[in-house]
Amino acid sequence: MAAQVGIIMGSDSDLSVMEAAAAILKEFQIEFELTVVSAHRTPLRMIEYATTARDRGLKVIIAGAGGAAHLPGMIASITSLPVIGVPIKSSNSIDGWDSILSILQMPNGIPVATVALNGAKNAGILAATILGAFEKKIGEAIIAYKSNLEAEVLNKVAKMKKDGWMNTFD
Ligand code: RP5
Repeated sequence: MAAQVGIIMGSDSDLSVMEAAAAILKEFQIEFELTVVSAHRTPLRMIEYATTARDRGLKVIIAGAGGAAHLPGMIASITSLPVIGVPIKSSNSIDGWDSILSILQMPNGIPVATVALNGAKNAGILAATILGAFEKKIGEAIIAYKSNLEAEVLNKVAKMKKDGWMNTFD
């Protein structure tokens, strides 16, 4: 089956963060592709990636970058697909805020759905949620994922109570 989600990043040094998006998409059994596209070092490749994305069957693009993180915004400026931006605390990032603000503070008209610093897992979940709005099987997988999160928390609540911590709530 063709990739539905495109995961791109400014450098292979971003992979250790971005592979969390790939891992959760695998868990949801969603096909994806993953490669390096640099806004600054390969601007023509970036334009080609964005202009061909929809025709290649992609539905959502996840773009991660650090420092002067222009990749998600530039991809969003070209494609009509939704773009999820992952700010990365990279070697050239001052403290992460540079990456966050470069991706978050887009001008009116060109939105990028920005997740937390290094939040690639949430980017993958958000991409799956977007697809799940239209595809029943994926939507059901998201519902199951969330109820599993709830069950995990309730197990921890029960354990804390069993360990003797005062709880008059449940
Ligand atoms: C950004 O510069 C990349 O997204 C990466 O986060 C950062 C550092 O890249 P390298 O110098 O490690 O290739 O464009």
